[in-house]
Amino acid sequence: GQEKWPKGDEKTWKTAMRDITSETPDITKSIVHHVQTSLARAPYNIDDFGAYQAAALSVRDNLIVNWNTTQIEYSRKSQKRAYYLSLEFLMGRTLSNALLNLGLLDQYSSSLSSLGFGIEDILVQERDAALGNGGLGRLAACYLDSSATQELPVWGYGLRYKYGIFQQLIKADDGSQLEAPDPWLEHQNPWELPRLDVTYEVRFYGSAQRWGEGTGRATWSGGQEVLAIAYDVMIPGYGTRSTNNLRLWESKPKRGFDLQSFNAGNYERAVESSNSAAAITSVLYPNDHTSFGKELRLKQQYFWTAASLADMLRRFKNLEKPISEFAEYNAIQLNDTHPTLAIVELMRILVDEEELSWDSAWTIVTNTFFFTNHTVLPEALEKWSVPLMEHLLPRHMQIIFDIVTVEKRFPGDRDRLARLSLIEEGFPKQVRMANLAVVGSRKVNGVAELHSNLVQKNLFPDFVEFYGLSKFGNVTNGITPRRWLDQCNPSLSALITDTLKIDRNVWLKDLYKLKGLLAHVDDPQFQARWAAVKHQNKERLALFVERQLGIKVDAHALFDVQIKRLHEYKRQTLNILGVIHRYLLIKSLTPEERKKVVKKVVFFAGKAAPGYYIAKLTIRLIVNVARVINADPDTNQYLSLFFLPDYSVSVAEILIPASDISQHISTAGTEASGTSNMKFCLNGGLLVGTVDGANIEIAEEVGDDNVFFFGNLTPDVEDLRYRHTYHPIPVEQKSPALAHVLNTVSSGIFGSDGVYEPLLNTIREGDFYLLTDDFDSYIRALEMVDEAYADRTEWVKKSIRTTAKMGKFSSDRAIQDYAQEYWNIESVKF
Ligand code: 9GP
Repeated sequence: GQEKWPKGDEKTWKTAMRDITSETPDITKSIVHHVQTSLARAPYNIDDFGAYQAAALSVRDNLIVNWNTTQIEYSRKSQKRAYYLSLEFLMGRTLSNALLNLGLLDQYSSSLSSLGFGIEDILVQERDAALGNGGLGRLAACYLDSSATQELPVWGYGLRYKYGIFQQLIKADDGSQLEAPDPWLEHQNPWELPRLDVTYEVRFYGSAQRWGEGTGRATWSGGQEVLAIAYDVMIPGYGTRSTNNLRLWESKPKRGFDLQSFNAGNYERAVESSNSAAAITSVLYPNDHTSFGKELRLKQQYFWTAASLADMLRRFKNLEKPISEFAEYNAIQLNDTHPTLAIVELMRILVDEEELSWDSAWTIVTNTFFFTNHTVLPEALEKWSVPLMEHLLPRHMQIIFDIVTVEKRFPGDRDRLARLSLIEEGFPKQVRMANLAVVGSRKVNGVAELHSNLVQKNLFPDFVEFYGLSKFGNVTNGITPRRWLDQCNPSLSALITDTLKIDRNVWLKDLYKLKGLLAHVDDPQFQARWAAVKHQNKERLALFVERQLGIKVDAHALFDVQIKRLHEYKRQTLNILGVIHRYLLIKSLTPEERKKVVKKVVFFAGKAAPGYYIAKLTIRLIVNVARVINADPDTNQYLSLFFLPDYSVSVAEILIPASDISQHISTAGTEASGTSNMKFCLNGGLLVGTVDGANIEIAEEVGDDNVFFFGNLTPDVEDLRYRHTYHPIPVEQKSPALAHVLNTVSSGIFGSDGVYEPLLNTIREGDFYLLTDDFDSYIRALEMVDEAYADRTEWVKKSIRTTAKMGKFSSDRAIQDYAQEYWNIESVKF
């Protein structure tokens, strides 16, 4: 409807209001204004960090205006909305991305320059928002970018952790990983808007009393109540005013103190309870792919889902529609099992508070939720002990048991029922969150073709049989080309625009347009420019490494990169053992022979979960191998090795554009998708990989001749593992080359005292991740890389062809899949 102006004269309001489509405010003035007012600093007293803050506040003014307009439009149009519930949003830096999306990069750059600051120096002042562990959190960030860009009414919901992912330090003496906290909010965060008026009370503990015979209703009371406060992060779309919201919750004690304890004279207990409330959102759990069953983690999950649902419900109620239509206006995407409690919480609200019948409530719930699985690793599948749930969330445990009772109507034998059940028998009994997510969702998807098939065949076969295949689908992951090409590789973006002769705005929103590059593959001039961009990016990385580690890097060498969380299944160990193999080989050559070797620089980066012993040992091995190799004058012009500490989104933005090859070498069937593989290929780096996850679909797009595949295939893994257990063959017999490498490590040249034996023994005994089976073919794949790299023209062509065929992997495509096939939402244009 028509807005009414609350006070005064409409014309006065309208002329005073800013509309950034028609008018870009004077940027220089606005920056200086923030220096003087928001920062309360004198102009002569401003350093790079101050200039960053002022510029950020000035950009934020633009975002807020757009954000407001967008949200008003969403309310006015009353269309269906989608909500992305994710415990992790790995956003990285915002300033450069916001400037790019707003189309204001050049203006800010020249304003800052007229004030005496270089934009490059200003951008690096920003601290990464690192509220995520890896792929899962970064995927959520890419999806927010794509949703806003496509003007889709999608909000993210997450937690405002006081400490993001830990800072990784490498100990100078022994090369091992140390963790330090990441107090990223130390300085004022210009990208968030505290919404002190948007708060909800979230209950824990207490007791649940059933009432209303046969209705399934209950009243939950007592216990601890915690306050959730909203902080809004603006998510600008690219080339549109559409600006979405990421709402992050912070926990606070309900009334500063527990008054009851305070009045009873127990001051200490009162403070304790206020501490425990604030602790809920204090820290991001630094594990991916493992679930530890910690009470605080369960508290985080409930706190976040309860606040988010209360917020959605309040918004829905403003529409004045009957509650029975909830699912027609709301779709909720569960990013992994972490938000599964939302299913139970919505049941609680509908049954206990809205007083709907159990069946009507269940119909709404199972039409509202969608569930994405991101891994088939069993240790990642969340289970919560029944006694813990009963204690912390007594009402939710009742509801889960009621769902189980309904489940018993499923046909099938006892074994099948046991597999389908939400409750796993044992001491204690456990709630299987993945089963709950499947039962309570309308659709379940994996994140790449192969993975989605494994989800159906291995993870949930009984559910597939029961519900039918139509409940299960695939949405292959994607990445935003704005951050992962235009922003991190501006030279390549400019070359592409120049070559395609279409506006950058067009191809960045329709990535299939990159195919147009194929027409230029054979043009020597274009090839030369392409190669020059790659070289320039390699120089940039070389400079970065020199500043970080004090070692010079030869940018003319082949750059080989593996950057991801340290995990046995991702097999960084295979890579480092391959590096040692290469080192020993070069060492055995005569100086004359060495001259024929392809020069190579290997880069690793990634964090290990603080309690993951083998992963930390792998880091230590890499660091110490690097020390030996880089100091060896016989070989160091041919091979050098770097472990870059404290991997982050911002570090990835420097590494990815500089790679000639990148490694995605998980044991077949273990990496659900991978997304950095897409980023490297989009930037013209070639892929060395196993036939796993999205590698497969990348190869389908770019063609087999442009990737280097090796290793055993998924269907063979089970059998190979069986043989390792029951018919083991010594490494010496299976791969003499690998045995030689393992023995060299054991011999102590990278550190004595047998420190690496536990790591080596995972390979010698059991070898669950099949290094002994894949080592030789891995080495062959790397030899093929060397051969291919020797023909530089052909290499550049491969690189161009790879970028040209990456259209499918835009997160815009992925979000369209979700919007159409799952959420059924439409763009809101204004
Ligand atoms: O391990 C997967 C990774 O392959 C995938 O690309 C990413 C996004 O879908 O999710 C990761 N999974 C997790 O982090 C935990 O399930």
